[in-house]
Amino acid sequence: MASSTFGSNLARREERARTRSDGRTVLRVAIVAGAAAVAAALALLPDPAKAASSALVIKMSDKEPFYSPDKVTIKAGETVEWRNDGDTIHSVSTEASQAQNAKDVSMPTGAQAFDSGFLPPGGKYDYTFKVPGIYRYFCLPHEKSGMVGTIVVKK
Ligand SMILES: [Cu+2]
Repeated sequence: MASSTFGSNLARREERARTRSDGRTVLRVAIVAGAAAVAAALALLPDPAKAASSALVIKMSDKEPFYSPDKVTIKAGETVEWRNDGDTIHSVSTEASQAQNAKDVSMPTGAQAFDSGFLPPGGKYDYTFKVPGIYRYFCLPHEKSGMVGTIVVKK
């Protein structure tokens, strides 16, 4: 008696599980179809992420102006992308310990130093500025030649 009750309970549970997993499969198919439709729709539109980053690109080159533009004003939370358009290595750094001239570096209180490392030709580096204030940064190999830039971050 007890075992047959157990058996039928188990059968019911299995049936429920099967129904549920079938339901999930249908739902999953619907999500995949929906995602494909969204992807197809997005392919027709300009990529908003690309549009946003292209407005804040700083190009790096082997001769002046090294950083172009070398002074940019943005809002807190915005991202700047540096692109190495030159034929040699460049970098972006606010690491005071790496600078030859202390005047080439500044950051607002509370901001953390950042450093792209060496970027080869075609290389890119992104940084999102969260703390408002004035940032002065430099290129490690070319600081002495005047490869320095400024980012003003407003609230
Ligand atoms: Cu450089």
